[in-house]
Amino acid sequence: MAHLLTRSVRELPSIMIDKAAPVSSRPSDLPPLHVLLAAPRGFCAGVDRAIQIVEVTLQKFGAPVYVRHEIVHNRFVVESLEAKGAVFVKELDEVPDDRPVIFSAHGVPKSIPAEAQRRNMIYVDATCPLVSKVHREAERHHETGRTIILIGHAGHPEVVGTIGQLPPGAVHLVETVEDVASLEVADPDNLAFATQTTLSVDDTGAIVEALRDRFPTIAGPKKEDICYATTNRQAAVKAIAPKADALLVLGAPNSSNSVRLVEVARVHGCTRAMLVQRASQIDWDRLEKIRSLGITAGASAPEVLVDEVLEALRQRFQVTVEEVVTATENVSFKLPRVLAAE
Ligand code: 10G
Ligand code: SF4
Repeated sequence: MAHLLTRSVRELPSIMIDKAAPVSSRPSDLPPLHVLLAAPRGFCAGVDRAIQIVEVTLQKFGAPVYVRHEIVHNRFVVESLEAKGAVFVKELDEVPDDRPVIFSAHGVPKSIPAEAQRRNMIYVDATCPLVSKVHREAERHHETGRTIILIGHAGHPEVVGTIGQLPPGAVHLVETVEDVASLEVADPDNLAFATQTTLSVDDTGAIVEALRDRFPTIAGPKKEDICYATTNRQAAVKAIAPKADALLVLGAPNSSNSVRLVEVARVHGCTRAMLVQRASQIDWDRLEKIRSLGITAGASAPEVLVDEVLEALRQRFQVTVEEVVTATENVSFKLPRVLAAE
């Protein structure tokens, strides 16, 4: 899987693009607006695979196919799949025994596939392979007797899934540098850390540093477990935020990686950074008198929503679009074997 390691942020040139050019002529007295479009943005390889898993499962088994939790944190994606016959549920006990069920890209505690197996259900695990990798690492450390310190956000499904790989009490969760200071562990020389994949790179770096300061023998990844997509989208925002009067992040309030992009933009010089799920949510008052606007999209937000925003902007401004490319990505993941073509 060497091709997965596309984390380096190469300096690539900005390009002027004619994205979704206006279909009708616009009045020329509209104010000018220069859009800085972050690249990479939007779907990552894990999201792409998870959506494909739902579509292929529907093709293979017919509707309805059940999905435990939003397959990815985006209403547009969920509603598009519902229209094709997917039924989204919170818990496995809402799924009949005789229909296939898919587990979301964020990962699930071990008890969930175990229960599906007990009920003889057909299940397809859409957990991103990069999340599964964190699960396996945590298990490996646990087997060697280490207590795991997980850096992540309490209650997030990925965190619930990672904690649920191990028996109760095997994982301690920390969310902040302060949590590290107050952490109480039985054997401080026998620890390992792991992280959620969608955290702020900079905030997590500080927490890892605090962990290494307090527990110098702690084992763990070289840096953290934040994935290539999270890293690249944050780096792209860092490149455009200082040049933008305002910035829109396409994404959902429950999308960890999208919310992090808003925070990164604010820290890097764009205080008017806003999360929007659709063009209809844009607060136009906050965009009044701006000359430049940054746009990006979280890993679960489809490009069609970026196009929708550009079209809405063209109704109000004379828009020029510059795509600012800070990295290129060529990551893709295979589908689970149960769905492989026969
Ligand atoms: O950013 P989070 O983890 O909330 O998820 P998302 O669905 O918005 O984006 C895709 C990321 C994952 C599936 C988590 S690895
Ligand atoms: Fe996988 Fe990263 Fe996408 Fe999560 S954000 S699904 S870890 S590629």
